[in-house]
Parts: sequence; structure tokens; C-alpha cells
Amino acid sequence: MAGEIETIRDLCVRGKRAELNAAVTAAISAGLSAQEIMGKGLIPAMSIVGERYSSGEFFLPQMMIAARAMQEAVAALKPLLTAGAYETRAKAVIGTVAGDFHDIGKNIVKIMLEGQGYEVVDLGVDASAEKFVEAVRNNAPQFVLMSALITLTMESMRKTVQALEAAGLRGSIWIGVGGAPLTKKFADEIGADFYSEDAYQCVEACNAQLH
Ligand code: B12
Repeated sequence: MAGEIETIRDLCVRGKRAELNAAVTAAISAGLSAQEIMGKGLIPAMSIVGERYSSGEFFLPQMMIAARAMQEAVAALKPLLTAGAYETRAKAVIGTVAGDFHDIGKNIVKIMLEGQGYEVVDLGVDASAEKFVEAVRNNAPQFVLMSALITLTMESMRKTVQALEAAGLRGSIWIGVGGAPLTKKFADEIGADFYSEDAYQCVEACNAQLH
């Protein structure tokens, strides 16, 4: 089992798409869960890629190739992660904030929520504060979820919270934030309702708010 996860992690880091897909399929056949493959294989692979990029061992192309391999593997796991969703539990608007184009983590959060019966309106990447405001007006969600992966784009979260407040919509929603550089302290500082370290915790936080 450990060997299969290690292989998946390694193939994802090296961006070997076809081999990664085959390894993921084999791991599922061997009885590993989609959650395990994601949590122990694919997500840690992206951390390794980030470390290698920071240390100068990897450049942007390698980071892009690894990200593409990760995205394909996540897409292959999606049916397993969303199977068994029951009636719609609540509605969420999700997006990666202005200036930021990272969407792998956001997409995983979306898949996990859909798997738990949430209806998710996805604003994609580089979503402006105005886009969030418009989506909340049009969809009346219970949750607004924002993702940021770059220290600089975390400020777009603050602007979005302020814009929602200015539009008189703040009282009707719970705002959740996440992404690798975030902390609970930052979430509190900008007036978000919750911060989650990963997609599983995010679903739990949303479920808890509904009870
Ligand atoms: C893959 C990647 C890319 C890919 C993105 C592909 C894509 N479609 O997303 C590409 C190659 C395009 C890319 C581009 C860039 N990147 Co980049 N990238 C990464 C990398 C390696 C992995 C990110 C990732 O997908 N992780 C895996 C996912 C699953 O993790 P996650 O996003 O953190 O999500 C989890 C949790 O955080 C949480 N979560 C996420 N969102 C949300 C939302 C809510 C509401 C909640 C509750 C939870 C939650 O749940 C998720 C699942 O458990 C990181 C390194 C790292 N350690 O993060 C660098 C990294 C984020 N990138 C970085 C940089 C600098 C860039 C570029 C500026 C590089 C450049 N010179 O052009 C550009 C940015 C362009 C832009 N404006 O956005 C830096 C940011 C530095 C900083 N702190 O400011 C990092 C940290 C690399 C580094 N070590 O320097 N990147």
C-alpha cells in the first residue's frame, strides 16, 4: 500500500501524466480509497513541487507539468469522491480571489462539498470582489468560500469581505477562507467566519455551521 502511494506521489511530482493515471487506477483496484490517494499521494506531491520551486530545483514549466498531472488525477478521482451525494444540503459560492490563478485546491474543496450534497457555484480563478457580490445576489448561498495561494492575493480576500459588507450581504452568509499561505489569524483579521487547513476540514466546518 505504502509503495503505491509513494509511486503516485513521485509520478505526480515528475508530471508523468499517463503513468500517474495508470498508477491511480491500479491503486483503486488494489483497494485504496480516493481520499487516501488524494490526501497521502497527490496533495503532498504538490507540496514537494512547491519546495523544489522555492529551492530553485524546479522552474515554472516543471511546476506546470506537475499541476497538469495532478489535475488529471483529481478529475479521475472525482466520481469516487462525489458518489452517494444525497439531497442538496446547502449552497456555496466558491472562487479563487482576484489576481490568483491557482485552482487545484479550490477544485478539490468544490468536489468534496459536492460529494456531501452541497450545490456549488464556481466563480473560477481571478474572481473579483464584484463577481463575488454579484454571485451572492444571484444565488443566495449560505456559504462564500475563497481560495488564495499567493501572499499578495490574500489581500483580495479582505477586499471581497469588505465589498460583501458594503453591499449589505454580509449578514446572510458564512465566509470561509483557505489556501496554503493562510492562517486562522488572518481569517479573523479580515472578518471571515472560518478558516480550514484542507478540503476535509472545510466540509466539516460547513456542516457544523448548518447544525
Ligand atoms: C501548482 C502550482 C502552480 C500552478 C497552478 C496550476 C493551477 N491550475 O492551480 C502554476 C504552475 C500555474 C503556478 C503558477 C504560479 N505560481 Co504557483 N504554485 C503551485 C504549487 C506547487 C502547488 C499549489 C497546489 O495546487 N497545491 C495543492 C493543493 C491541493 O493545495 P492547496 O491549494 O493549498 O489547497 C488545499 C488547502 O489549502 C485547502 N484550500 C484551498 N483553497 C481553499 C479554500 C477554502 C475556502 C478552504 C476552506 C480551504 C481551501 O484545501 C485544499 C485541499 O486540501 C504551490 C506550492 C505550494 N506549496 O502551495 C506554488 C505556489 C503557490 N506558487 C507560487 C508562485 C510564486 C506562482 C507564480 C507567481 C509563479 C510565476 N513566477 O509566474 C504563478 C502565479 C500566477 C498567478 N497569478 O496565480 C508560490 C507562491 C509564493 C507566495 N507565498 O506568495 C508557491 C507557494 C511556490 C513557492 N514555493 O514559491 N503555480
